[in-house]
Amino acid sequence: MNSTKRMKLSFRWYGEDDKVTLENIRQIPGMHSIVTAVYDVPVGEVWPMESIEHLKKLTVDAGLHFEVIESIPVHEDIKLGKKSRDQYIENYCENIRRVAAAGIQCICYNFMPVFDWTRTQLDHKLEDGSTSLVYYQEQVDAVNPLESESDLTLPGWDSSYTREELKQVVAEYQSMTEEDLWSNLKYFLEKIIPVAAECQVNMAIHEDDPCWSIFGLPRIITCEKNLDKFLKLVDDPHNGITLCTGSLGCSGHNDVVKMAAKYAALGRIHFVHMRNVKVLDNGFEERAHLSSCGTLDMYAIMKALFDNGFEGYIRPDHGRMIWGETGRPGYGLYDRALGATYLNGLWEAIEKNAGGN
Ligand code: DNO
Repeated sequence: MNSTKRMKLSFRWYGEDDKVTLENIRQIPGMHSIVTAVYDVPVGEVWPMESIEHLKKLTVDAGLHFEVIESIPVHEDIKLGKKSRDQYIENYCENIRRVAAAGIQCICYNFMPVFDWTRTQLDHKLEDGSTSLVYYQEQVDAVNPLESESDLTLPGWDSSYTREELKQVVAEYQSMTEEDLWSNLKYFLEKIIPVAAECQVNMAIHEDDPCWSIFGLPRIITCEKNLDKFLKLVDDPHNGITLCTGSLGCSGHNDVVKMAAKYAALGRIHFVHMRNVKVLDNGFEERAHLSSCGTLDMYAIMKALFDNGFEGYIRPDHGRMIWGETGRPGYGLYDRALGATYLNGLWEAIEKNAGGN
């Protein structure tokens, strides 16, 4: 293999309120792009061009590329298939056009009803004294969003909902089947993918995290069979995925190495979230990136990506809190920077072994 393949190393940054600065991020070896979003606009609304341009200027001034958005969130009315979805989809298309005009190449989003990533504890103490995010099924089962007495808060949820609103939106989903959600996703994709294609932006859906149903709500972006189905809903290279190793890998049923190889070969992985998890009988714990710290074979996943021509964006995902750092759970500087360095090392070794530079 002669040609040098490039993965573009990136790092999530939550904007000017983030304790982790662009200067910090720039000093991580091999760093290419920032992954960010406009955070102060309600879900479903159009992002002001000035906000997008401002983020771009900060990023470029810091010597980094502004090429990846995570996320443009999808309004619940789109997922629920309500009449009002057409206006929200129009706004979504406008956001694609706007970020594309600022140079964005890849947009990450998800199609999870109500709850984005779900964990039961954000500061579980691991053996080495670091803390990490964990998911224990019995703790999830103890929280029923339809019972007012129960504590409705779990980490990772959208805190802008009041308890009543949350109950209401969850109730709306209770009558929805997986097939309904598929058909609402298809409707959405049929409208947005042509716009993405025209703007030359890659859409990259994030798998459901964890990759199974919670509270009886439908979840569909969960496994190989469903990803195959997803890619066929609109069979266009701009309709791709964010391969999130931790989201897929928390279920022993998913062969993440196989999926990395298969979807990279199809040219449909536009973004990769790399993190390791320890799979347990009753859930999972997030661990350091190194393969031996968890259940996933990170080397084999990277090699599958490399061997199958992956050239997209990749970022270290959630890190533990180490060395006394405090901040946004999963998104501190130190352990994610260690993760980035580990990913660089894996890639360099794989590349050199393959005869590259
Ligand atoms: C969690 C993240 C997710 C992800 C969204 C994409 O840390 O991986 O919140 O950004 O699901 O839309």
